[in-house]
Amino acid sequence: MRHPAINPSFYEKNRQAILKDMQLGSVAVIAANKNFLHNADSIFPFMQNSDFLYLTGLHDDECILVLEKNKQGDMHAHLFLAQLSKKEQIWHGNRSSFEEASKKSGLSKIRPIQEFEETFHLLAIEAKTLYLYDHEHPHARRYETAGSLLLEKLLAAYPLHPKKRLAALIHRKRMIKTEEELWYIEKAIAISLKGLEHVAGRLRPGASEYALEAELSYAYLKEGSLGFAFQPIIAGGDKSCILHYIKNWAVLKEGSHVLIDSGARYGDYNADITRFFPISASGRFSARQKAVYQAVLNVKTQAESLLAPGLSFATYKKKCLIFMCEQLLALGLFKDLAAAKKECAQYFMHGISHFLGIDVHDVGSMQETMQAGMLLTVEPGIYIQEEGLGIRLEDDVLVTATGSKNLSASIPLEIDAVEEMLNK
Ligand SMILES: [Mn+2]
Repeated sequence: MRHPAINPSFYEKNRQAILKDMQLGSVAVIAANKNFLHNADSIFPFMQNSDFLYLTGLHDDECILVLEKNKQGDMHAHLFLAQLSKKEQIWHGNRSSFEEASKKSGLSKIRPIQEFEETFHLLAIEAKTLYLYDHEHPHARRYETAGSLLLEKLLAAYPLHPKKRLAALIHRKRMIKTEEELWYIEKAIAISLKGLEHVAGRLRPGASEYALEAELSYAYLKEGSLGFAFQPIIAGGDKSCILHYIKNWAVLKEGSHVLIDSGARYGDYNADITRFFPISASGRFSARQKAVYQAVLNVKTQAESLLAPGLSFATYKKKCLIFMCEQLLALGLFKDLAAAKKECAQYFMHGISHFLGIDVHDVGSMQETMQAGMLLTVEPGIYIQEEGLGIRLEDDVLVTATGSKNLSASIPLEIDAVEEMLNK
């Protein structure tokens, strides 16, 4: 077994929490993702709908979950699951059997997908409110999914029912991580550390970004990870100023540097870590690299020290920008603080934090104040285009009852520790 399955009681708890928030006399429905064709007869690697995963733990396509809360407050969950034909099974194996699906998800009412329409209709006719699912993410683009097709169909079939947003209910829960989830995330972080340690010994002039990607992948997979949480950014030299550089095809030069933004995926959870390394035969930072690195590190330390329940994200972001401006000024990049505040985005142009979880850019609202159990990246960066020098440092930090805990604190960060890692 590559990794232990989450106990089905986790999914049962998640369903109960959603049912509890639903109105009396309502029905909610959410579909699994479908497979996507990319070319000819090849399909993209399957990624489950994260919200569906959160409620079921199932990695099957072609299934639908229905949550029912009747007028008396009785609550039921129904799963509709497709099976492949004998002929299809020869090529692909089967989807989860009803028994396997029940064991993984803790669901007891499982029926063939063909029964969905009729069963749902009977429940909908009795219900006052329908909770329908749409893919809601601040950075999402609209495209056709099993979910979007089902949504269109149900909106047309039940035009007179009041509708509510199921995703909004689920995202409020996913924003707060449970112990089960943190166990997987800490595992993903531990594997990411092994990956970086493995790669650190190979960071020398002449090494290629793609070979480092291969080494990182090797270390992740060998440890039982599902591989990269996202396409890794292995950006040498001036590529470090390209925020989402994923080509990874250049060769590292003496006196240069490399920025590695990567994380392992373990079970259904992710790590997201960024580190920066000098590339030189001596395995040491240059004076300029040191100065800019320390400036980024100072912002990171200051940002992390703010994290605590009750802090608003707006205040957090505003304060972090001031920390950044002070560092940019100290580096001599601006003539005064007013100029730094006005043009800060010239050197730091992305967000300082995002939620992390089942998705790398996980769901959650930054209009809320911080709460214990939120998991955030803290990732300031300074990108000096004219010098071809981009430095970002990123850790995964949990907001706790008393402040915060850096879950990736074991990954070398201070300049001395990074040089030691390179010279091991
Ligand atoms: Mn990140």
